[in-house]
Amino acid sequence: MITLYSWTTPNGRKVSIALEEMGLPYKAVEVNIGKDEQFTPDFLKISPNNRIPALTDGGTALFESGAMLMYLAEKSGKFMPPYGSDRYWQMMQWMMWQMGGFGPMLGQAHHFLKYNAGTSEYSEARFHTEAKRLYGVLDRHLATSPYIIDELSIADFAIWPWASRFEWHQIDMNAFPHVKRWYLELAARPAFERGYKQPSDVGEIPLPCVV
Ligand SMILES: N[C@@H](CCC(=O)N[C@@H](CS)C(=O)NCC(=O)O)C(=O)O
Repeated sequence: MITLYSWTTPNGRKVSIALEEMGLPYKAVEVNIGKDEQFTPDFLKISPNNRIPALTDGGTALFESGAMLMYLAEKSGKFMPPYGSDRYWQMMQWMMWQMGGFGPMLGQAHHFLKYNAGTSEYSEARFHTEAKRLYGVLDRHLATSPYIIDELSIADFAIWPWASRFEWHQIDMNAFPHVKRWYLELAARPAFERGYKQPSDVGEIPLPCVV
C-alpha cells in the first residue's frame, strides 16, 4: 500500500491527483506544515528536506514531487511515454520547467503578493511579472497542444495544481485563453477533483470567472 504524506498545497496535490488518475490504492496522511509537522523526526526520515509531499511504498521512501510522479508513472505504466522516445523528452522538458520555474516562481509570488504584501514593492513586481511571463509561455504552448504533450501526462499533473492558485499570484486566466481552456477541462475530471481534496477537503477547485 502506498502512503502519501501531504498537505493541501500545489506540490502535495500533484501526487494525489496522479494517484487518483492512475487508480493506485493509497492512504493519505496529513502533515500540517502550518503546525511545523514537517520537522518531526519521523517525517524527516522520509523527507530530509522537511517538505511535503513524500511517499512510502513498501521499502521505498521518496521525497520531491517530480521524482514521485515519475515513480508512480513507472509503477502504473500510465501517463508517461516510453523512456527515450521523443514524446518522453517533450514531456520531461515541461516537467523540469515546472520544477525549476512555474512552481518556485509562483511560490515566491505568493510569498510577496499574498503573505507579505506591502513589504517589498520590488519583489512584488518582480515575481508578478515573472508569473505573467510564465503564463504567457504556457499559453503559447497550449495554443497548439491539447495537453502539455499530445495526451494527458504527469507533466499536466505537475503544472495544473500551481495554476489552481491563480488568485494567489494575481493572474487573470481570461488573459490566457489556452491555459484557461486546459485548466477548466482538467478541473472537470473526477480524479482531479478527488486528488485536489487530499489529504483533506478545504473547498472546491477555484474557477476563473466566465467572460
Ligand atoms: N521541490 C519540492 C517542493 C516541496 C515544497 O515546497 N513543499 C512545501 C509545501 S507546497 C512545504 O512542504 N513547505 C514546508 C516548509 O517549507 O517548511 C517538491 O516539488 O516536492
